[in-house]
Order: sequence, then structure tokens, then C-alpha cells
Amino acid sequence: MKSDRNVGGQTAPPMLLAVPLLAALAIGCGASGAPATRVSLVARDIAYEPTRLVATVGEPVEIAMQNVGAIDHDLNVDGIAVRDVQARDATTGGHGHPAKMPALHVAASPGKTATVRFVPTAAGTFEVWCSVAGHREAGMVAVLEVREARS
Ligand SMILES: [Cu+2]
Repeated sequence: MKSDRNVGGQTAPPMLLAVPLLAALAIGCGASGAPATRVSLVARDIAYEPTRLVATVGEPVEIAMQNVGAIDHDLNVDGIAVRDVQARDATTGGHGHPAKMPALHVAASPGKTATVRFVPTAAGTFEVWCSVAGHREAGMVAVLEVREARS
């Protein structure tokens, strides 16, 4: 058997390898790919923990809600000014949304973690609440404080 090995072809020109790598980096550097501050929120039956979350105007934040309870829970925030909202790993299929869809919404079934990522665009203090029937009334609420960026 003759060898197919071509000694001269073993070293690919570095340029050919560099081009796809640079393209991949460029895609990864889009606005929505900026690193986000991760905030953990635990959802229990029936409460959030902690009950105070903090974010900063203009800085991407990612709230990861871990449902450690035995029933579905979700997270809703009304009236907050945000951009680039992305919700993922939402795990409940048929839960009822609030009549008016909030600015931020994500749901997690028992044992799951769901994440909502966003960039707040104005300061303020907002209520985080669970829309599952009776939960808000039972005290399943928290506060999201959006602070001005430090100058
Ligand atoms: Cu709930």
C-alpha cells in the first residue's frame, strides 16, 4: 500500500484556520452576547427567596429562577423599562399567563430552573410576582430594584 500522506500538505496555512475563528468570535460579540450579571432566585411553595433583587441600568442581568417546590411557579414584572429580553428554559407548558403579558415573564415547573435575561433601561423599584392562582395573594412576591449606573 502506498501512503497517501503528503508531507507538504500537513501544515495548513495559518490564515485558513484563522478566518473561521475570527468569524465565530465576531458572532459571539453581538450585543445580546455581552456577559450578564447572574442573579439566583429560588421559588418555593409559596415564596421567593431572596425577596430583594438588584440590577443596574444599562447592564445585562440574568435572573435564574430555580423552582424547588412541588408546583409550578413563574416570575412576572410589570412596567419595567427593558430591552433585549430573552427567556429560556421555560419549562411549563400550559400555565396561565396573566391577562396582560408583563414586561418580564418566565415560568419553571418543579425541579427546573428557568432564566430571563434583560437589560434594564430606567431606574425604579418593581414588584416581582407569581401569577399562579393565589400565589401573589399568599405573599409570593419580591422586589426588583433597578439602580442608576455609577458614573
Ligand atoms: Cu407561585
